[in-house]
Amino acid sequence: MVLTSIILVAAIVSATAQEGIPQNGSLQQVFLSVSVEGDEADFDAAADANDGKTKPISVPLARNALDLKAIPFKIVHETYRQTQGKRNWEIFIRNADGSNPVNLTNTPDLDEMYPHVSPDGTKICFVADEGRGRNRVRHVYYMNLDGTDRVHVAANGREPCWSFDGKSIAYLKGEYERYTTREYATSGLTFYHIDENWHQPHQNTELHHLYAICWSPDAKWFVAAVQGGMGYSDTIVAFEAFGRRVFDLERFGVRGCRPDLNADGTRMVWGETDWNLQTADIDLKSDEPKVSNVRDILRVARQYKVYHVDISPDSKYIVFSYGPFSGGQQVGGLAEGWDLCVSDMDGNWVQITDDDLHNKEPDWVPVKN
Ligand SMILES: [Ca+2]
Ligand SMILES: [Ca+2]
Repeated sequence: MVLTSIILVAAIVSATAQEGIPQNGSLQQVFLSVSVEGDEADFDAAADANDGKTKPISVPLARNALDLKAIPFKIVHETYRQTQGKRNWEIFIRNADGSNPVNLTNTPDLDEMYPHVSPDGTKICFVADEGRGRNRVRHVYYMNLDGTDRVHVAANGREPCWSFDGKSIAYLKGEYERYTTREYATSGLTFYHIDENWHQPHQNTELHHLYAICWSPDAKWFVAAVQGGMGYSDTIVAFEAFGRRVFDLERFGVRGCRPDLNADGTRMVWGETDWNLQTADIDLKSDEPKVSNVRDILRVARQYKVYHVDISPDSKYIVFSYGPFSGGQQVGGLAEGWDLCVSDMDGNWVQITDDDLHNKEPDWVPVKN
């Protein structure tokens, strides 16, 4: 991704020179902020300084820049820290302003990560890495929102998410028996229907190297990232939950990874690069998915990363992970210095944690406090 961007910057620089665009302050800012965009269409957009598609590089505002206390939704997330003197992954819940953090797992010998809250706000599905060395296995579980009553769903399962009726969990099967933190090492999608205790394979057996799956509210679609599988090198796809059709969303200008849908399935957010987060309108009601109005929410300097964007239940905010470029965004990847941030949809953002303890994979609790 980085190499491609450098080449594109060079292309845009030469195109800019040819067209004689003056490098004054405001244009330069726009120019800088579009330099990671991909093709001629984007360059045309860049010529319009007020296109609104790209944002200049920004930094977190003071915490009181947003009225975080008025946000009535809590946030769950993973964090790597000491429990009883032992460093391990735990799942925390806290208010949207970062206050009142509670450790929901408290298991020094287990690594719990990737929490996702059910639509009724009563349960959390997550993964737990158990065992050491060659015996290490990633499992899918769910538990109550307060951390009680842990239920095992599947061994060698990954990246679980809820159906919007909260009755099923979709998860990806590990590609290999051997443990790996590589996020796209998946093969096939399975539905776990809780009441029936039934693991139902997705009818499209060619689903491969997917990650960050997100199930649409009407249950008909998934959006997901795919890397090196299904004929794609690296893209965001929409695919039928109960059918075989797959659509590459790149034709709508969607590039990047880790898509997340809002509560009514009309808006999507994702990370275009390591350093910018985007949003667009998505139509999942028509026969084929359509995306429009792709634009930046925010963009950071390249010594940082922004990842794991999650849109709030009222579609007014996002929460995401932010920290030094050296951090590992994959599930199980250490990311010292990473904290959680909340932004409004205009890109006004503040940091809500400051302990730097590998705070990642935030998910909004979709019911009011
Ligand atoms: Ca733990
Ligand atoms: Ca979410």
